[in-house]
Amino acid sequence: MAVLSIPDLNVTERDPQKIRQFMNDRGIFFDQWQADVVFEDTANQEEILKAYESSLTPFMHSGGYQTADVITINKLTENYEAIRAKFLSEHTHSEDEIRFFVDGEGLFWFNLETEPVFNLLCEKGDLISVPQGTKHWFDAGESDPFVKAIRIFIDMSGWVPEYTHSKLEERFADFRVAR
Ligand code: KMT
Ligand code: NI
Repeated sequence: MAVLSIPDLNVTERDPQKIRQFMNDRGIFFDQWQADVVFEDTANQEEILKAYESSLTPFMHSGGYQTADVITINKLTENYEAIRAKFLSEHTHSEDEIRFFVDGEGLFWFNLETEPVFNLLCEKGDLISVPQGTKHWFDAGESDPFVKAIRIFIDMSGWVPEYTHSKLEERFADFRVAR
């Protein structure tokens, strides 16, 4: 279940309804799908997409999304440092960034510029759509990363990050979600 935090205001919110409202008020789509399928570490992309077909297909049709794939990051991931760095600098994309967490977790950070930076810890079952052009960054953690997420695209080329070079993420480097 997702956790919303606003570090500068010392806010932590765990109520799914309130999180959904908070996100939707800001034009960020957030939903939770049933996610009770357990995958082996070796599960391949086809297997994972197939398991969520009944949720994915209608969602993709209604949004005009064309392709989906799976991103897996775990302790076996080579070059994790480089992968982490790619997501960790504030950036935007020219299309919505849609991720459905089938397992693991990661922190999506949002800089809407008109209000304090907030983040959403996404976990199994959480679906997030970062609107195109929204400044954001993502962190799966310094060590022991674990992310298994379906990525949904209109056109994969829309994912290319445009970095803002603000270094805003550095100000929040020590943040930990209140457990
Ligand atoms: C991005 O662009 O921030 C990402 O793709 C995040 C990693 S996928 C959970
Ligand atoms: Ni991104």
